[in-house]
Amino acid sequence: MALQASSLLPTAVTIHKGGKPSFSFKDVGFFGDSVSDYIRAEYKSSLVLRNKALQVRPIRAQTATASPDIEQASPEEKKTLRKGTVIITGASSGLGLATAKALADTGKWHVIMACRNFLKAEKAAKSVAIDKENYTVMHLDLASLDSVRQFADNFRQSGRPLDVLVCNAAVYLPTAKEPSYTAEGFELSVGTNHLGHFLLARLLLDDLKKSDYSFKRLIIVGSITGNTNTLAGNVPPKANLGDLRGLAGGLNRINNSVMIDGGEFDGAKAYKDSKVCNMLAMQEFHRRYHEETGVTFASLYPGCIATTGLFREHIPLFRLLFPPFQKYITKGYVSEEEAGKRLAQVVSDPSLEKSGVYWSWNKNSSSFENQLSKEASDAEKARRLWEISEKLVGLA
Ligand code: LMG
Ligand code: NDP
Ligand code: PMR
Repeated sequence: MALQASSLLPTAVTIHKGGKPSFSFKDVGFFGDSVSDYIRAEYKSSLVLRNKALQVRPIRAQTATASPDIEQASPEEKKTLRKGTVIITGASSGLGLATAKALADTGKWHVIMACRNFLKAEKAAKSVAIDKENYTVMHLDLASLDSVRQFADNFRQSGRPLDVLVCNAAVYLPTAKEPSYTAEGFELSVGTNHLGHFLLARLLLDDLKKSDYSFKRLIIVGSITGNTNTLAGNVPPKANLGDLRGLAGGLNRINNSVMIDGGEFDGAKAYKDSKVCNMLAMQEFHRRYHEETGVTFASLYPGCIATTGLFREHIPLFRLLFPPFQKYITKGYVSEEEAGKRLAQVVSDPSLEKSGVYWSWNKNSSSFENQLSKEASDAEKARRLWEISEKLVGLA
């Protein structure tokens, strides 16, 4: 809470401090002309009076970034005039940070950076020079369902509307010999990448539904490596959810297996399986909620961003060779900046409005609707995944 309050404060102050038409002493009838004259003469006192003046109009979080023009606009106009609010999970590095930067730089978005490490996120935002007015860091640890619930509550208390939610954070543990676990005891990769996001998205769906922005979107980042209809998706170990028996057993060793398909632990496979879950979940959201809520549900493969922190647990030789391999051999490489622009497009481009789509980009960086593998588009599996996931995160 403290983090949230302190991070909102500067934004709230900028309404009036921003200068321009938002505030002048004459506007504040409370003071009258004689006071204005006095202010001109006494600069120091004027600061005090300005502070008093700041209290004249109530500061509401939702209008904190709005200019007077926007405050006077009709509800229809407001939809397009006000800033959008987008939550991005895992915005402290890689794709999430690049997307936050791309959106914040347009001046049209306020980015909630939902991160597990507050200091790292603040430093990251500063390192890429995101304007202070355009972001707020809020704590979210997807490896704890309590933290996910707390985040949803904190976000609501901030009073901001929610226009777009981007489920981006992920962990990849390719060299782990033994599994790690979330706070609730789920295998860490699927627990974080899928189950944490599943609960978050379910909790925030109502908030998205209420948004009066010109569009509202829920985006879940997927990947080529979860799609076995591609070359990359055929590099072993391949994604395979099987009959979901491990997931149904709670994804922990006590009951069954830590892998969704019930097999032996393999960190690289667990990550790829989690991406299949992300892509299936997006489609199930679409089927269940698109018509009713008007929310656009989408997933994407942003390209191979071979330099991000995702590969931090891989062996040094891999980290050294992987970027040139992707750049010069597969040609699937994209920079963090380019990938950030792609995801920012899925967030904010009016033309990417279609729901239920898995977006990819061709060599000219134009977006197209891509085909998912048989498993990643299996509607029956998506339904079962949804039902089991609901039970595991305590929604059913
Ligand atoms: C598995 O290992 C693990 O077992 C599993 O636990 C899990 O971690 C999983 O998906 C994650 O990985 C997989 C991996 C480990 O092994 C393989 O993928 C097998 C193939 C590796 C052998 C490389 C063959 C390369 C084929 C490409 C064509 C060859 C071109 C030759 C170069 C010509 C240059 C002009 O492997 C590793 O961790 C080792 C690192 C592998 C990195 C990717 C391959 C790099 C290929 C060499 C690129 C050289 C850079 C070229 C730069 C050109 C500059 C002009
Ligand atoms: P990074 O490791 O750079 O970013 C991952 C982010 O997730 C970090 O901010 C990390 O936080 C955060 N995170 C990890 N665990 C948690 C948690 N428990 N709670 C909250 N946040 C968490 O990787 P990328 O930018 O590459 O990955 C972003 C997305 O892109 C992922 O969904 C990945 O699957 C996807 N993707 C990546 C590709 C690539 O080539 N890199 C290709 C296709 C898809 P912290 O900074 O604290 O570690
Ligand atoms: Mg892959 C067109 C070929 C292509 C693409 C686009 C990717 C993307 N990869 C391709 C090909 C190959 N890869 C080939 C031929 C190999 C064998 C040498 C190969 C290997 C490889 C490894 C070992 N690739 C990897 C790894 C990883 O550890 C990464 C991974 O699977 O993480 C789960 C990875 C990736 N390759 C990609 C992408 C995007 C990744 C990152 C994974 C992701 O975020 O989904």
